[in-house]
Amino acid sequence: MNRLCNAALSRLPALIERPAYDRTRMTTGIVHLGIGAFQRAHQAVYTDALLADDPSWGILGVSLRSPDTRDALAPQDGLYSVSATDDRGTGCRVIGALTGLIVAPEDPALLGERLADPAVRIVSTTVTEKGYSHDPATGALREDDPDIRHDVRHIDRPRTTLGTIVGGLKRRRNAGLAPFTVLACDNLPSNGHTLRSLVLRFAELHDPDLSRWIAGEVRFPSTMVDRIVPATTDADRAVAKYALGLEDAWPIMTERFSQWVIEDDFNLGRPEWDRSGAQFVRDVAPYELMKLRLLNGSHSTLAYLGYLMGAETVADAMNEPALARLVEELMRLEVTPTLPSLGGFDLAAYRASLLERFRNPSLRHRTWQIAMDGSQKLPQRLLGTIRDRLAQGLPIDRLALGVAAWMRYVTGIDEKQKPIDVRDPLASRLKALTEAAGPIASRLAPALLSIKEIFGSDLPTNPAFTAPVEAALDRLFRIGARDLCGQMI
Ligand code: CS2
Repeated sequence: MNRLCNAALSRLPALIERPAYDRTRMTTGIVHLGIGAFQRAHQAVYTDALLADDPSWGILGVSLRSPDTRDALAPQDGLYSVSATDDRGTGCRVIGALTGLIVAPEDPALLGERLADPAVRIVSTTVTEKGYSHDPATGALREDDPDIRHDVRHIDRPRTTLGTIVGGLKRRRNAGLAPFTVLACDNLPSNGHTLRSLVLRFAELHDPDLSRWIAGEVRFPSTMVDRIVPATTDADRAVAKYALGLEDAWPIMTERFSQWVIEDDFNLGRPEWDRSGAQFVRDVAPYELMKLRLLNGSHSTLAYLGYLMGAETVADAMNEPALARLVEELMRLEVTPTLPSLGGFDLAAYRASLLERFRNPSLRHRTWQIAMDGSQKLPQRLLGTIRDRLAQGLPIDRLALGVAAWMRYVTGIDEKQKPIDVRDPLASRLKALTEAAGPIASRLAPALLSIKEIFGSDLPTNPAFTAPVEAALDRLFRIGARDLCGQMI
């Protein structure tokens, strides 16, 4: 047996940390929707460290679509390794917090039963921005989405995150059980609050009484989550195998840094995540804004401009001197003045640590990966900052360049005339608009700005926004990303 699994734990090299608890005593207290690499490198790691003291907080991982994670991890008894690197080197740890894995479409009844299990006290999510079935510009539920319409009618066979949560809550109410706490862990502003309003609207369409019960009984604490977790590659699998002396079908490579800020509002208790490094606060909003605007806003800017320059990874993009400088200026000059003060928190040190994290050469974080789903990401990463600055009459040149770089990217043709694999829920609309406009900024910028789900109705009619975006796009077409960054710093 050469595969990571319970029976092989004792054969791991001494240097590899492993579960310090008896996995057979572990029970499920958390059902996690969206069991991808991020959750396995984040919440699961915080939880793993506590299971020796309280084995009742094991995590049942749910995939809402693909069986890939279950297929990789079930033969390993849910075990997997997390290798975390920084400039001091790499530490590798085997995580045992998963009690099982479910692929929702394969067995919706089983998932329903688990959600109604009184031992389950938290249902958490990392379903990405598009998993919220909402219009990112307004936060409104996309009521005409075919999957949402399906779920409103067939709540016992849900396809969406919202349908799954509401279906689970309905079972709890019908069984006379207290609801679970819903813990949103995605990169959205006020993620708990956003998820709550979407859940309530969805429930209202299904059964207004249920919606009222949820409004009165269910807690939706917001969280800020942060850890850079690139998609796993075959090279990572080979490295993990070498370190473990065993095969791990889905290891995770990440950075050592990890942060989790959580609003302390749980009706059925919660793990003592603060003992493993999380921070409980009354209001997450200022942390979330800081992270989304500084980290993710810079990440998206680096991804679009970097990709256009031919940089494969974020570290490669940071090796472009003009781009690295531009991003530093973006954070310091344009984003920071829009952030509320966080009593005593050193924003300059935070920015410096972000630049260092982006430079981490061991992380092969592809610009293409971050460039994905731009239509869902731009609003909270760049456009909110832009709105705040415009309201104060402040310039937005670097932010506008980030938006223009996204526009250039979604044309689907790079600066060497090679095709770009644009992944986005709005991909077909983006393709139609960019093809009709052609590579002409004065046509393309207004065409893309007409997408209300991204830009709302205020920005496209504000010349203080449209003019710098169109000018930057024009220069991107004419001189390319590298020269333009060079001219802007
Ligand atoms: C990235 C994030 O893929 C992306 O869009 O910006 O996943 C980023 O790595 C995390 O938010 C870091 O916490």
